[in-house]
Formats: sequence, structure tokens, C-alpha cells
Amino acid sequence: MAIEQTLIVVKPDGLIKSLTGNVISRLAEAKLTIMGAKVMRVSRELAEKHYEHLKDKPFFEELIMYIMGEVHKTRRVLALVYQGDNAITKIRDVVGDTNPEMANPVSIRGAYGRITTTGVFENVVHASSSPEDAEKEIKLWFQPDEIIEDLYPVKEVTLKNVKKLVWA
Ligand code: DAT
Ligand code: MG
Repeated sequence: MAIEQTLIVVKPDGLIKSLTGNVISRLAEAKLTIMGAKVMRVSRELAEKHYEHLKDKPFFEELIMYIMGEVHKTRRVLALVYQGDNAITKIRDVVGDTNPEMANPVSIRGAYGRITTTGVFENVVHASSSPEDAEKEIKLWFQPDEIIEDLYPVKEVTLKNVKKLVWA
């Protein structure tokens, strides 16, 4: 048994096509535990850190615009953390190949993804591809108090003069 965590992001094409319900239903096939979920805006800084490994690729700038929602004019994604036995492989199986045209048609990317005329893989979801990537990505996308359990070591800090919104 290898208990793993994984970051899933339903990308802006998934949101604009109202596929969030379908995606979550398909992810349920992996029989994992959902540990965190939020709808959020992806900043350029987050996008560039998340796709750091692809920064030399010709499609990098388009990829950044895509994940930020600039392409679909919907600046929202749904970020999820799942945990369970072999979570990474199980989720990647349900998600399918990176290239939606090569992906198994019954996988999420095979069913709902497409390649744009400019060559970007609009593949609906991101899923971590190794435990190391998962840790890096979860720490990048989520704060400890946004996840139901402390998945990684945490520390307490005292912040001074931090402005924060509360319900009026
Ligand atoms: P994955 O998302 O399956 O982990 P990745 O990390 O290699 O794949 O790439 C991240 C994203 O970049 C991928 O979801 C879609 C895009 N991408 C990767 N390779 C591409 C290519 N050859 N052409 C166009 N887009 C690509
Ligand atoms: Mg990847």
C-alpha cells in the first residue's frame, strides 16, 4: 500500500464547458478521498511556477494563457486534492494521455479534450504525475488550512499587520 496525494485541476475549458460534475464523477472511479477543493483564479506567477518544467517549450506562453483562463475568457479553475492508495497512477489512468487525440476515448481527456488549431492541448484536467510533483504542486496551490488534514509538515508563524477580509 502506498498512500499518495495528488493535485487535480479542472482547467478553464472544463469549467466553460460545464464539465466539473462529469469530471468529479469520473474521478470517483479511483475510489480515493477528497481532501481539499476550491474554485480559484490562476495568477501568472502560479501558472509559471506550475509549468516551470515546460518553460523552454514553444507552446509555453499559450499554455500559461490557457491555464489562466485568458483563452476561454473565464478566469476560474477548480483545484482538488485527492488522497489514497496509488492515487497518482489511478487518477492518471482515469484522466488519460496528455495528448487528447492519443488518449483512450473513455478517459476524461479522450472524451472531452481537443487540440486547438494553434496546437495547444486543451485537455480539461491537470493531474500530478509523481509523488514529488504532487507535493510541490499541492504546496503551490493550497495553504495548509485549505486541506482537511496536514498532508505535509506545517509550522506556526505570527504575522503582524496582515489585512484580511472577514464577514461584515
Ligand atoms: P501532463 O499534463 O499530462 O502532466 P505535461 O506536464 O507534460 O503533461 O504538460 C503539461 C501541459 O502542457 C499538458 O497538459 C498540455 C501541454 N502540453 C504538453 N505537451 C504539449 C505539446 N507537445 N503540445 C501542446 N501542448 C502540450
Ligand atoms: Mg505534468
